[in-house]
Amino acid sequence: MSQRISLTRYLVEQQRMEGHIPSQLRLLLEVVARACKSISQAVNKGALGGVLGTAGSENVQGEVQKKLDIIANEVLIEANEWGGHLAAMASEEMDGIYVVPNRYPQGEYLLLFDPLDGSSNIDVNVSIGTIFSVLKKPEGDSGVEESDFLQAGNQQVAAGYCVYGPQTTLVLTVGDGVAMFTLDREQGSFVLTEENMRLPEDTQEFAINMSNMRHWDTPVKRYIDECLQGKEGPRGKDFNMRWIASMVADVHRILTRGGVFMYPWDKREPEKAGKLRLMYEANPMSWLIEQAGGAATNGKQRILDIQPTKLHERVSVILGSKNEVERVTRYHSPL
Ligand code: AHM
Ligand code: MG
Repeated sequence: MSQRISLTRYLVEQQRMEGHIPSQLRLLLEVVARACKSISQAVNKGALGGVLGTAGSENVQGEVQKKLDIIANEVLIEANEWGGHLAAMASEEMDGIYVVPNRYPQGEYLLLFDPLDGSSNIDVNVSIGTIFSVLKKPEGDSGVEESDFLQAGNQQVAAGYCVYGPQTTLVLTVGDGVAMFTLDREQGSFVLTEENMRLPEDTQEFAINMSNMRHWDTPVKRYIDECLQGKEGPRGKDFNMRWIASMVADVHRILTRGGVFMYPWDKREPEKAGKLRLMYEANPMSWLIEQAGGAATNGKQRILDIQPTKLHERVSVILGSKNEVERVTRYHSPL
């Protein structure tokens, strides 16, 4: 790219285009990006910043919180509460919604996030990230309640993630394709490094936690088993496997070079729909993947069409290169 385009300029240009982002949404995305820069700094300091290790508490899902989970959550709240663009926020690390305090003006947007995804990788210096989803508060009611958040993923007005890896990379959609920005640390700004990310429809790479194999359902077992048979099997080609255990990093690889990512329902806890959360993990990632030409389902249904019934709802996730996702989905409903 000959001329450097900053995130600010990209968003201003998106705002100017007819029917694209309003100024309040532009402000919101800039603020989220600023918060991600500051989370990136904390992540980079690691042990030197005293940010590693557990915080000695659990979140609403019963998971042990790491110090960085809590720091990232606070950074996102503090950055976003005063600007007047938001009505409320919801996070993996908070039981209920966080309504913008009365001392600040209330805006019309709702922000959901997983402040630090891939928590098990924090202390071992492997890529982690922030995932976010933006909805509009339903019109007509003056206050804001948890039920206002319960909108299907197809209602999102913006979604993205920031991956803190060898580079800090922000990936974003406002419904007009997927753009990638890389943090220039000297300048302190995100610079557009890929404008229209597309992932191939076919792939020879899958991502799944193989240690759960014995708990999977038949369609998932069949799909992976066929991949493992390689050239000699029904697929007639060899497959490679990657599993980073940070959804942000796995999805980033898939957006970059294709692949299929699965965290399916399994028999360990049959009453749970899956491990990942619908509203702030699966929905934003599914929209990004679809915007880049891929697909995302829970095996039976397009993820973006699922009507959530609660904030921390879980979902089975199959996303990535279109033809592979369609194949796994077909295996769930054999003729
Ligand atoms: P987290 O949001 O608490 O970090 O959990 C979500 C993560 C995903 O990023 C990743 O795909 C998955 O959990 C890894 O799970 P597992 O450790 O079971 O392989
Ligand atoms: Mg997560």
